[in-house]
Amino acid sequence: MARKFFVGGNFKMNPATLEQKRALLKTLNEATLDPETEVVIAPPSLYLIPALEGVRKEVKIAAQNCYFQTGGAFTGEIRLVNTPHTTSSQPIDMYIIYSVPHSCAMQASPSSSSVTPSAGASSTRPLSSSRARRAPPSTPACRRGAAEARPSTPSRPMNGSPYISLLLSPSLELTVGLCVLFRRIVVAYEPVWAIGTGKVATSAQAQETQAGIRADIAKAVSPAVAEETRIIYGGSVSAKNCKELSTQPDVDGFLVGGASLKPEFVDIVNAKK
Ligand code: G2H
Repeated sequence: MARKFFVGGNFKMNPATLEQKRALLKTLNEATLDPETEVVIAPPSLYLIPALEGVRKEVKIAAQNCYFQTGGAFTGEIRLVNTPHTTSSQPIDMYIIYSVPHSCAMQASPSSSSVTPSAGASSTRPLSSSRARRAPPSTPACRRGAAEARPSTPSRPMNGSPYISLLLSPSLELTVGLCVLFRRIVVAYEPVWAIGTGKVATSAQAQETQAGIRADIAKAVSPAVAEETRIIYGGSVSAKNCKELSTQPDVDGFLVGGASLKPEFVDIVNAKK
């Protein structure tokens, strides 16, 4: 089965105003989008419901975070099942970005970088590995690249970094027992040196690393699941570089930060066209 190209817009803590958010949705609503691409946007939590209601039906919504409990005394947490927007028994049909951990979280709290099974919930906002393990079913995953994968020159290969395998292993082991859920995961590879820096991986670097991740999934889960799993690239993706990256066989789409706030996001969605 061919993997459907996936483009996610990670708005992070943007846009600053509701007006800007409306303008972003208007751009998306009026654009011609490649129907062969699955498009997902992840606005800040305050805008989730307005975005869900205001965006065309072909565009799906993702949350940037979630909590594994369905309710209770969890100050500041967000639950995404049985919200007022859903009927009592239906979970909201929404993607969730979770990281093990996300680079923003890494910068806020370097101590949260552990993804070993013993890593507990961090006192900061990032999803900890313990949360990620209990994330609800409709949950694509976000995978960050290793700091040590930062190339001294653009041509230094990123694949083969033991960190990538190490990072992948704990959650994949878990996922073996959750094979059905794994089929609903989108893995995003984001080299930290490319995040928000304007430095993008070359298509060869992205391909090499993402093929490596697929090989890891094949070993840890199964070749069939690996073949189906979408592995997307994130880190300074723009209208300029998306076409070349999208030619690679193991680049199944993009997680887009800064450029998802601009009209060029449409060009990225249409990268394969
Ligand atoms: C990396 C990426 C989106 P940007 O976080 O997830 O952001 O495209 O701004 O590098």
